[in-house]
Amino acid sequence: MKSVVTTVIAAADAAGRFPSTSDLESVQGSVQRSSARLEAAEKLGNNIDVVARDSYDACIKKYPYLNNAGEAHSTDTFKAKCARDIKHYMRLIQYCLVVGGTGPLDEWGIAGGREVYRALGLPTAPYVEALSFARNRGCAPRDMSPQALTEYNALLDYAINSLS
Ligand SMILES: CCC1=C(C)/C(=C/C2=NC(=C\c3[nH]c(/C=C4\NC(=O)[C@H](C)[C@H]4CC)c(C)c3CCC(=O)O)/C(CCC(=O)O)=C2C)NC1=O
Repeated sequence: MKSVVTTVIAAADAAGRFPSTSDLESVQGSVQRSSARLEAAEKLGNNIDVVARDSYDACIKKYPYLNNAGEAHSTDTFKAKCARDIKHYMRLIQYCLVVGGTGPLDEWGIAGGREVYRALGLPTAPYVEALSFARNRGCAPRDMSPQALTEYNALLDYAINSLS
């Protein structure tokens, strides 16, 4: 799985050189932020059902047309898949917090995501709305420390930008 460590090592290896000072600084920066990331991963993990459910509710509230006959939120199966998709994203964000890189989102959530949604005729705006709801909801120090919230929000921003 891609993380800052594997990325740095792979780049140095591909260039046939030892990791440079700046390579090592980027690894060190990531290690320094790791306790904030792990805190965010833990707090998110403890609340993932509620966070995912509220984000999902918010996106359907913003796009009620999805409930119309023939639309992507018109049957129980579609509703369950939609809620599942949002939870998938929250889980991928949690994995990213643990590995300290965007690898899990890139590999599972973003690469191929657009093609899947296009093929199924799913709009991406509701996903963006759900993730934006989560982005605006987190509050420090109520939910987690300010440093942890920064790490969590950065990954939400990353997912939002890649789906926008
Ligand atoms: C780990 C990463 C991962 C993601 C992100 C993922 C998404 C994903 N969502 C899917 C379906 C789906 N996703 C939705 C979702 C929605 N309905 C709505 O009204 C909204 C627009 C939206 C919720 C925000 C629906 C309705 C389907 C089924 C569409 C169909 O069968 O035509 C499918 C097709 C396979 C299936 O039906 O299960 C994939 C691959 N799968 C993964 O493995």
